[in-house]
Amino acid sequence: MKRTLALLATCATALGLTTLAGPQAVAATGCKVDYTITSQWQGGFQAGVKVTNLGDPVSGWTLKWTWPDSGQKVTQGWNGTWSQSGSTVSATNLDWNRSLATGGSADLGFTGTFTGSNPKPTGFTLNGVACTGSTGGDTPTDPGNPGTGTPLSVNGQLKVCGVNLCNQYNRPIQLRGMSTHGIQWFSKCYNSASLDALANNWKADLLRIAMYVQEQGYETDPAGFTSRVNSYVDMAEARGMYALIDFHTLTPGDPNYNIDRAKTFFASVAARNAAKKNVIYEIANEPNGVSWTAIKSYAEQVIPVIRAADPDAVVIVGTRGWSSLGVSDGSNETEVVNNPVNASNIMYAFHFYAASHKDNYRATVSRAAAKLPLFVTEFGTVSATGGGTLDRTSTTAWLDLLDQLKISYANWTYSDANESSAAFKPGTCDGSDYSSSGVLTESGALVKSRISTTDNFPTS
Ligand code: IDC
Repeated sequence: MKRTLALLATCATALGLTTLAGPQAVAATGCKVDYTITSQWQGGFQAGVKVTNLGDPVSGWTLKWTWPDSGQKVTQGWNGTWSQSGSTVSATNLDWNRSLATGGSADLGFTGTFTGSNPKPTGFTLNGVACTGSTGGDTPTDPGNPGTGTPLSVNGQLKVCGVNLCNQYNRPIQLRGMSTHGIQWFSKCYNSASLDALANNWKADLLRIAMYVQEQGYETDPAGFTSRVNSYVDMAEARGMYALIDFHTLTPGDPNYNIDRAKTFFASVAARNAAKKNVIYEIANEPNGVSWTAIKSYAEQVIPVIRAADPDAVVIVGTRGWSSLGVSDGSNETEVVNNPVNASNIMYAFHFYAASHKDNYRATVSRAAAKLPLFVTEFGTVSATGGGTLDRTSTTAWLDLLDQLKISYANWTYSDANESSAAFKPGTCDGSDYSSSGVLTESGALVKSRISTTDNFPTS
C-alpha cells in the first residue's frame, strides 16, 4: 500500500513536470503603457497610448483600461478597434499591427471627452495581464519626436530605398504634413506664427509648397514666385520640417505645356537649395488628359536639370489621371510598373479625395505599393472639388492604409479658404492663433489628430 502511494506521488510529480516541460515553457507576460494627453480643450482632449509588449511575442492583442472618472469617454480612436463599456475602454489590434514581438510596441491614439479633471487612467492590461511597466498616471512622455530632434535633424538627407522613403540610417520612414493652398492666393497663411504652429503644435514633418503655374501663379512672375518658394523652404528648415516644392500644374493637364518654365524654375531652386537636406521636388502636380508616355517624357527631361544642380534629392513624378496612377482615366498602375521613368531616387505621386476615391483606389495603392515608391503629395478628407462633406470613414481607412504601408502624405490645405478641405475656419489667417482647437474646421481637427501623434523615426 505504502509503496503504491509513493509510486503514484512520483508519477504525479513526473507528469506535472512533463506537462510544464520546464520553467521556460511558461509564457512570459508583461507590458508597459505610455499614456500621453497630447492636447486638451474645453471638454475634449486627444491622447496617445503606446503599448509595449515585455513578454513573449503575441499575434493578437487587446489593451484595456478603466477610467478613474466616469465622465471620460473615447469618441474616436485609431490604429485599433476601439470600444467603451461603462468606464472600461478596450482597443484591439488591426490586421497590420496584430503581431507584437518581445519589446515591440503599438502606437494608438484617440480623441475623447471628459467632465471634471481628466485624470490619466491606471490599471492597463494587455490580453488580461497587468501592464506593470506602465507610466500612465505619472510620467507622461514627450508627445513630440523622441529625443530632442526635429523630423529633419533625426532623419537628415532622404533617399528612396526599394519602394520606401528612407532616412539617413537607410530605414523606411513616413512623413506626415500639410500642403499650402495656392501661394498666389493664401500667402497671408504662411508666416512665422502659422509655421511655428505647424511644427510645434501640429508636429508636422512636412510642408508642401503649392506653387501654381497658371491661375495667376508662376507664369505671371517667375522671379517673385521662385523667391517666395525659397523663403518657405527656409522657414520649414528653420523649424526642422521637410519642404516639398510642388510645381502645381493643373490646367492645362499636359505638363509638357509648361516644360520650359519647369526647366527654368527647377534649375534655379535646385541650385539654390542643393546643400539643404530638407528639400524634395515634385515636378508636376496632377497631369490629366495626357498619356503616361507624355508624362514620362516630361519627367525624363526635367529630372536631369534637377540632378545637375542637386544630385541627391528625392524627386516625385505625378501620374496620369490627376495623379491617380491612371485609375481616374480607366487605367491602373501597370502602365507605370511596365514603363517606369528612367531615373533613380524617384517616387510616384498618388492623390486622393476621401469622399470621391474609395475602395478601388485603395486596392490600387495596396497593390502598387509593393512595386512602386509612392508618396501621397496631396489628399483631401472631402470630395475632389475640395468642398462637400467630410468623409471620416473613408479618410480613416485611407490614413490607416498609408500608416501601414509607411507612405508619406500631405493634406490639402493648411489654409483658411472658404471650402471644407481647408484646415482653418475662414478668417483664421487674419489673426495669429493657429494652435487652438477653436480655429480648426472639422477636416483640420481630424487631420491634426492624425499628424500630431509621435513619429518614432528609427535612429539606427
Ligand atoms: C482647388 C482649390 C480651389 C481652387 C481650385 C482651382 O481647393 O480653391 O479654386 O483648386 O485652382 C486637386 C488640385 C488642387 C485643387 C484640389 C481641390 O491639386 O489644386 O484645389 N484638388 O479641388 N486635385 C484634386 C482636388
